[in-house]
Amino acid sequence: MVQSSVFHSYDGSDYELTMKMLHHHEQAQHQNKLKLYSFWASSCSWRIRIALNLKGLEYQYIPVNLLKGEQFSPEFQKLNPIGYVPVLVDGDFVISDSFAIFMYLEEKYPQIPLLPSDLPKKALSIQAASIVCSSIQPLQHLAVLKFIEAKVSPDEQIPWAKFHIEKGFEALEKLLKYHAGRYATGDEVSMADVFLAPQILAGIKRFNVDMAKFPLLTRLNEAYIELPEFQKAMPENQPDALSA
Ligand SMILES: N[C@@H](CCC(=O)N[C@@H](CS)C(=O)NCC(=O)O)C(=O)O
Repeated sequence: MVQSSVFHSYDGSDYELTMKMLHHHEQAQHQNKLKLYSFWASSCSWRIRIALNLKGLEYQYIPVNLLKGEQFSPEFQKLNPIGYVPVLVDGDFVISDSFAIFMYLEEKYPQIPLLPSDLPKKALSIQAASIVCSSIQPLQHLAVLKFIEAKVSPDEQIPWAKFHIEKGFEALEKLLKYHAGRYATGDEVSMADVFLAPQILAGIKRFNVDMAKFPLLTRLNEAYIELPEFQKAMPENQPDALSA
């Protein structure tokens, strides 16, 4: 009896201690977890969702409803003064802009690299990503379309966006033609793919771009759709997808 009660009390405190430790561990993990401020339909957030998934990094998803104007709130603008998603919070470090976030993740979490080690391939991958994020997306994003709607005409929004997307896609077809393998710069997924995938789907779904003119991008898109890391990052699979 004595033995068993001693055993029981010992066992009980051990259990309590284990639970306490687990709780602290979970709290610490939660605090340490990367946080991504994202909007389900945002192609820039989508890039980072893909990169995080490919690198096998867990993150906490924090929705910012762009249609309700949450990006203009003082709290959000403290994180990113220009008022755009995505924003990544890593501990007490805050970084925004998908290109910068991508580079940060690449250096901080190099275990699964997303930039080729071969220098010319790496430069090409960065070039393709940069075409998407500086020569296509900024010409078709929400703020520009709203401006065109107000200052020119609502009818001009889609033709404007299509013109710039197609111009960029034509360049990407030519640029990647002799370098692509299964993916944009070879047989490994790289930065170019992370940036291309959301732009191709946005072109098709939001702006009705005729992909018959872009056979390479069409083939790449088919390859992306098969990857679970890309599927998980799709707008429709985000927690805020239905609330918009
Ligand atoms: N260069 C920035 C652009 C970010 C950006 O354009 N974000 C859009 C969504 S994809 C946004 O937050 N738009 C809000 C608005 O236009 O008010 C990046 O790559 O992160």
